[in-house]
Amino acid sequence: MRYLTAGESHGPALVGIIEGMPAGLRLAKEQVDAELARRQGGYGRGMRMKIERDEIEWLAGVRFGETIGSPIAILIRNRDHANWLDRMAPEGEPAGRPFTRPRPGHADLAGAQKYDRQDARDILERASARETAMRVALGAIARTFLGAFGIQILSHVVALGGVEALPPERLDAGEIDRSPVRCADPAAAERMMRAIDEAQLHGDTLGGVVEVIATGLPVGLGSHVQWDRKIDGRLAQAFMAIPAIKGVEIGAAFWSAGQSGSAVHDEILYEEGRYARPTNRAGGSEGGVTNGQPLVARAAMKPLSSLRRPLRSVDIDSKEPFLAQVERSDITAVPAAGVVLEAVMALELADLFLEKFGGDSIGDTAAALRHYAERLQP
Ligand code: EPS
Repeated sequence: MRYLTAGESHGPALVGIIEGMPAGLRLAKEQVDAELARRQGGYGRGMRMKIERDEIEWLAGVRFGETIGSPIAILIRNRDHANWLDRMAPEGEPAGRPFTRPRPGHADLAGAQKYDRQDARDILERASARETAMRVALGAIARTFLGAFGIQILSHVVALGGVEALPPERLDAGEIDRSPVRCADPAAAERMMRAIDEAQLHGDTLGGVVEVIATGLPVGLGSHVQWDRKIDGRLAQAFMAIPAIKGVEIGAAFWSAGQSGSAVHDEILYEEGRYARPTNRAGGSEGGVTNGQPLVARAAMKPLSSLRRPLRSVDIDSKEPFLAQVERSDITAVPAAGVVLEAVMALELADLFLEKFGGDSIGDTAAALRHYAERLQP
């Protein structure tokens, strides 16, 4: 399975292609659109999300609500494009000043140097987190596929703007989505929202940490035999490729780095005819392979680099010192990042699931899984 996206933030549309989904998977536009709506939410988002109402159009690969095995192509229109025709038209001459005062922390400067662009808009339009809408749409397809085999994915914000949530006793996906910051600790959520208000007042931005959990996974996704097949590495790549994500942790990695081995590793028991673990500090992955425990990963998001009160920068034409150019943006996108992280985790897991069980049709995939589950029986 593989996927690609195209599209600039204020261009006409985002386009996505996913190839390798088995035939016979039921898909509904409403289900994909519901994921897109989840990504658009979250306390601390800016004006843009009031303009957009993301929804997909099927372009290929789905017939009468069912995949047919061919590449699936989808489109999400950018409503805001209508306001940017003078600056984002595919042909003609651009109007207005070019973007020449790069924002520290953004792709603006390094991208303009690398691609020989005088207008950093050529870089920032594609570097924009707008693109993650398409990853969420493609992830919704992967998620539907995984759901057919009992695999669920959820996420929750564990820290935002320096406010940390208490470890939750239970996680309810509906309740988390009802929290304006997608946090399972209501008291911490209140403090996070006040921190966002404060940052807005000062023209500043905030980052945070999101935990993503997949349950219902079979043992054996990923592989120990080659570096690029290890599930930890696959997740880290997918997570770190989301704008502003700068760190990844599988299980209790950073805590365990300071502990003795005997305090860290999850002991193996055999209860009622199956292997069991009293703890899950490994986060569901051993040797690069899922071990049947919930897969738990965390991602650290830096504060967004578009600041209303900008940092020092240099004009790329004159080389004179200037403050960075101010672009409309969000104060924080940590709650939305959780939805994107779920989507890219779904895409990686669907790919590894298909690698393990194969199948040009859903029936073939299910048969291979049944055979495998029987083999693992005592
Ligand atoms: C973004 C800047 C803002 C965000 C955008 C990401 O957009 P605009 O420049 O139009 O105000 O809203 O995120 C989205 C559009 C989205 O769909 O998530 C940036 O510079 O990365």
